[in-house]
Amino acid sequence: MENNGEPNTPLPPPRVAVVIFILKNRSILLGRRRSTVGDATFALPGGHLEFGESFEECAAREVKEETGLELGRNKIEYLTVTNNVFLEQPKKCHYVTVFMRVVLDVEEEHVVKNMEPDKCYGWDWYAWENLPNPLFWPLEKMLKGGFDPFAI
Ligand code: 8DG
Ligand code: MG
Repeated sequence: MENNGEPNTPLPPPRVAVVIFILKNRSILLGRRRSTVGDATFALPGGHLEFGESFEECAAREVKEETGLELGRNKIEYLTVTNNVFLEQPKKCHYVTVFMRVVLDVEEEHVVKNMEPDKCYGWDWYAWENLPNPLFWPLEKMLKGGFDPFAI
């Protein structure tokens, strides 16, 4: 693939991202991104897989770092993987995105904080039947394709 307009800049290799659907009743946790990639769109918590991590470890670490939520002994499950090529400028990038899931116990209290306000405008719970707009496009693409994290 050509690196349009930047012929001397090599394209970065694809990276692995791990993101997670946190389900509470019929709601999911979404944050509005503050980033050059997908700025102002609503996305799941998550980030880059680090050396030696399992998908479950990565998901739990990212959730803790970004929202303060401790997933502790909650069961984190693998759902699916998608291939996402971001051709937007200024920086093209390519992610293999691993989607995980955790179902929270509705009896427990879950306090969510915006731990990285430089990367996110804020976290909130959104009813599955009434998700906000615009969604981060990899998420939008998947949901438009009929993917339902509650149904698995
Ligand atoms: P880190 O340095 O803390 O590891 O990463 P981050 O700053 O939290 O990275 P991120 O942008 O939140 O996530 C990495 C990439 O994952 C993101 O640039 C594109 C891809 N990605 C998707 N879907 C989603 C999603 O719904 N949420 C998040 N956070 N990332 C997603 O393809
Ligand atoms: Mg993140």
